[in-house]
Amino acid sequence: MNKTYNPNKADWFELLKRPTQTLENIENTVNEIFNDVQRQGDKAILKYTEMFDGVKLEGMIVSSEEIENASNSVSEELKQAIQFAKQNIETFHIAQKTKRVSVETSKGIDCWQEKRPIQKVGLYIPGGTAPLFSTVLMLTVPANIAGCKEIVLCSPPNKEGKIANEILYTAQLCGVTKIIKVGGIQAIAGLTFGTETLPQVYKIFGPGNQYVTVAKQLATKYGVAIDMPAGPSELLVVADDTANASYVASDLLSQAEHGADSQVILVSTSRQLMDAVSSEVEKQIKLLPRIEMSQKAIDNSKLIYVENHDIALDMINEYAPEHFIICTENEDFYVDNIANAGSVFIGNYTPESAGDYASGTNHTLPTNGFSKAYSGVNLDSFTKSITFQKITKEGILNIGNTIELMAEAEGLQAHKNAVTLRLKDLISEKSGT
Ligand code: HSO
Ligand code: ZN
Repeated sequence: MNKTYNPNKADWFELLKRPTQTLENIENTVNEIFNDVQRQGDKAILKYTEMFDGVKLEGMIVSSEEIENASNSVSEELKQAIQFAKQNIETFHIAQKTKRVSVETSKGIDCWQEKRPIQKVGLYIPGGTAPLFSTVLMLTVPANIAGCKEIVLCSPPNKEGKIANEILYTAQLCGVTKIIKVGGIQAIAGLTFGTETLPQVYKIFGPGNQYVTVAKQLATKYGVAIDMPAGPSELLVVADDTANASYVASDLLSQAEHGADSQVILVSTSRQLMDAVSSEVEKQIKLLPRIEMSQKAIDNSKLIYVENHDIALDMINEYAPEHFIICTENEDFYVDNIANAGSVFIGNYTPESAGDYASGTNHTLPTNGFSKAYSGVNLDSFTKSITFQKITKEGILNIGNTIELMAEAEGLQAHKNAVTLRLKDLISEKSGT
């Protein structure tokens, strides 16, 4: 693996750059498909499904028979595992519920804030080399707890026109309203405009390739919200002599196997550990079925030696990893001071895989440095806050003059009038005229 020792701060930017991945003309393609789906609905969607997924579909909705068949072909053991994971994810996301915030800001003026579910949400689950049914759990569980009315799941069909059994089983277990065989740009376009089969939704969630990511960004131009701009997976591990090199190597590889464009980084205050991790990675990677993909990701990845923990922390906050594993003696230093990360894993016995599947936290997280400003998916991602207020006669008498003065100063007479009329009535009511 690529090793760097004590890099200058001026070189951090270059060193920590994510593997670049620019596809030319991607925006034109996305625009074209959006226009087509907007004009032609299902007809356009079926055309693109044939073109990109290589399958001619009669209908896109997954039938209850298909779901039953899928469910029958998932082993009992795996079903139990999925249910256990679901329980932990539920427990963690239910705990995120907050109470209504209510306060009397001044006498007679009540203001409160309440969360309400986003009524219609679209969840995108990629197909591809490893259909990630765990993502179904991560999106449907909080959507249900939030109380979203319509939960639509889209996933691309394979060449036989099917969605992976595990995805279908998990989707029905989690109470998805509608499962639709559609993927790629056309799925996002369908959820944006609505077609004969696809409902128009208010927010789209879930990972996807670059095409899906650009499509989600275009959806926002049409007023549909998205969870976050997604990119290839990343992991940064900070480790010192107290870390276990083979555990660290296994964590780096767990993330590297997602794809050739994944990036994994080790920041260490120990040269010995760095060397040990490097040889462990070489050893362990040979045994992985996804060795080719993992090797490409490892080639893009870095082992960085730094002199002390302050420098390490600074560098980690600059990189803003999606996943951050801490295997150091002074773990509290990192826990207390980490400013930018999607999800943090602490200690030698907390592999990232735990959060990917079953501990309870969400694995839909900001990549590509977006953890500087974005949160991962959580219960609030599926809700909106609405504010309410009720002002009594006493309240408007209290605040009225303030509003009048401010409205007058902004040159907005009608705003002022809305108060003045009421105040006049109240004053005459008081004096009994
Ligand atoms: N690490 C991935 C999520 C995942 N891993 C699903 C396995 N399955 C992105 O956070
Ligand atoms: Zn993963």
